[in-house]
Amino acid sequence: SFLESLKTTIITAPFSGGQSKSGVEDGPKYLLRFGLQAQLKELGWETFIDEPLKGKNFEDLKDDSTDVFENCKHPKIVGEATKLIYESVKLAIFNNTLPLTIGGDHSIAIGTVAGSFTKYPNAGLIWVDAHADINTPKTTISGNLHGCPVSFLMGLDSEFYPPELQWVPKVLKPNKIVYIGLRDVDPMERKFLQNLGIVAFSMYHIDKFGINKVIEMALEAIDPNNENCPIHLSYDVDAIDPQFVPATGTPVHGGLTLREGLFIGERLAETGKLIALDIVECNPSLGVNEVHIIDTIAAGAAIARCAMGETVL
Ligand code: HAR
Ligand code: MN
Ligand code: MN
Ligand code: MN
Repeated sequence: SFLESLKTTIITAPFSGGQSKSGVEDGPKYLLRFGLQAQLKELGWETFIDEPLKGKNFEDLKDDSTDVFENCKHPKIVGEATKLIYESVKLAIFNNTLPLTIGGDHSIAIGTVAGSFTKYPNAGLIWVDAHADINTPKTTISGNLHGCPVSFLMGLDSEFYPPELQWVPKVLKPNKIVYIGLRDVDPMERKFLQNLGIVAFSMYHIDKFGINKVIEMALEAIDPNNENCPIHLSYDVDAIDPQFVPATGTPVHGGLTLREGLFIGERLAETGKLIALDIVECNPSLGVNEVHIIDTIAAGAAIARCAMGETVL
């Protein structure tokens, strides 16, 4: 294992500037209120909490209509927030703790992955999501930066980045990311995946091979020569079907069952290679009723626990 002992830093990332719906900034508060910290202690983890965005009011800054770059919305606040998260993840990981970053929208992964790969440049990234999040400022149709984190980390179309995001280290090579759960990919994103030869398992592959085989293939893809590469898991809860995880900003039908979603975490815990974990896109405001909110938050917490070693027996 890459950790000397079970220590984790829960990094709160209450940020919604990577997309337009408000409420996703309350994800961390709800996950903590649900008891996530105590649940991890119960699993034997010594827990620390870092709040890198404390005192910042990014919500109000979302009204700044000058914070645009071409079609991209809010590059200034995304750049500032992700830089703070990057510093927090680096600190957590260099202090020999596992950074568990709880979002917030998925733009925060710009900071988390940049941080973890700074310590572990040969790490592999497992991106569990309905979406590929590999648009560039040039290709994005929505202009939402939560649909772009992977491209910044790879440096795709880098001559065309907003100034506030030029700090992002280009740490990610196309053969070190693998996707699981895709079912809503834009045409230009699909081109990137094809042209760069990125290994991606859509829902089609999960139906065809089963989730266990898909994870084995994913692990093989990011570490083909068995070099004990560490793993960063970036988990967008919208990978799981909206019948189980309804309170999220861009739900897409036909997703993972809750069990398949948790199995990914359980299997990764079993590898002993996890060095960082993100849980993103829980948006309590989008629950139509209380049950939707509880289901979504409970699923987010369960993913974290499974990836951090919870087993039934
Ligand atoms: N591909 C679309 C876009 O770029 C949708 C992005 C997605 N939403 C997310 N990210 N939740 O995974 O706007
Ligand atoms: Mn806005
Ligand atoms: Mn995502
Ligand atoms: Mn998504």
